[in-house]
Amino acid sequence: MDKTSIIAIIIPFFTIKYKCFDDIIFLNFPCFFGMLLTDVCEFGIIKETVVFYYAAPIIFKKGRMLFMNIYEVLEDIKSDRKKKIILDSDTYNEMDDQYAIAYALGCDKIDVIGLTAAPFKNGRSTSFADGMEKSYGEIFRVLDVTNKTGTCEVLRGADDSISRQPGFAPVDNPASRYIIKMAKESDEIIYVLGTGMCTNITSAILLDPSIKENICVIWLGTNARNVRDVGEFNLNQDYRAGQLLLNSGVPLVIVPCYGEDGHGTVHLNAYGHDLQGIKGDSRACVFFRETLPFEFEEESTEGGTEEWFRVIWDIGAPAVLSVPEAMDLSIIPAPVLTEERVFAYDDTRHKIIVAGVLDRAKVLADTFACIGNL
Ligand SMILES: [Ca+2]
Repeated sequence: MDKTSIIAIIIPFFTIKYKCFDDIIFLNFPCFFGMLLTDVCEFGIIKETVVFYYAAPIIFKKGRMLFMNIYEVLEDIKSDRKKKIILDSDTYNEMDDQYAIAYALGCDKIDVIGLTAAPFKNGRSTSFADGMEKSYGEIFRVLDVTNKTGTCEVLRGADDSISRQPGFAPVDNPASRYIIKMAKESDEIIYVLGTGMCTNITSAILLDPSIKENICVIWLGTNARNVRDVGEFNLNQDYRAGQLLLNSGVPLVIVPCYGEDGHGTVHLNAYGHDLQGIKGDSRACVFFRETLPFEFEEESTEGGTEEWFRVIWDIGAPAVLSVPEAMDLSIIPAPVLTEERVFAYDDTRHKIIVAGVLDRAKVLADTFACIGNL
């Protein structure tokens, strides 16, 4: 065995990992020496091994090296550490983003630092720009009814999709710039939650790829792997943005929408009796229990039952941080979103986290308890 082989084997044993305050900090000496060695030596196969080993994100903050790969991100998600989040939502497009925002605001494991407006185009908007502007206004309404006005920043997002840009270029906008700014200034990982089309989030990553080292994206988009068609509303509105997000290498948690056998947020519909689980007489409790559900004329029923229900799937995104034990979070190679709009699989791709079977009762109970805190 030559010297370089011995170095490659010994170096990992020098990793020192410890906790400091609320941050998880990894003083990873091998990363530093590994990079140094690969700069000055020609290792051949050994060099490739060393480079691969040290290719995980390394973040230098305030003289510290903060290291978090996808496995450590999952560990962080499952911890009780209070996480900073930016929630990007197409708030006015339906009535479920409002529940997601309130859930996050009332959750003691989540610190909402910013709310950003995602574009959308459906029957409630005339264009992506109009949808974004209406979402922006709706965020302020939610902050008002939850008595949280002024507690976090609110920003407008993109006025168009990446799919409609020449060369699928990013759409520069205040929300993306805010995500970049917060990622660069923070000394801890920022969780960027997306409950609409991912244009703002993907644009931020394209505008400054270095933020991949200090954010984790939790996106409610695509469908479960047991459904053939990957298309759902959030993805369909900006398919290229979704493709680019899954190709970007950013630490990513996918919360699928449609799925069979308990997979997917489709199982998070809330029936009238479920919403009675919001206990309390605060403005927020009354609004989410008795007002918002009836702002929509089309009352949904299913399966021949008489009881109405509401689609509040977007609560699946904050639930990842609030009740990770209520969903089967697993690490898989990032699927490829093909032109045929099905998933393709390549085991050599970077890894992401995907939410599997959801414990519906647990997620709903947690959502309503957190809203009850407001
Ligand atoms: Ca939404």
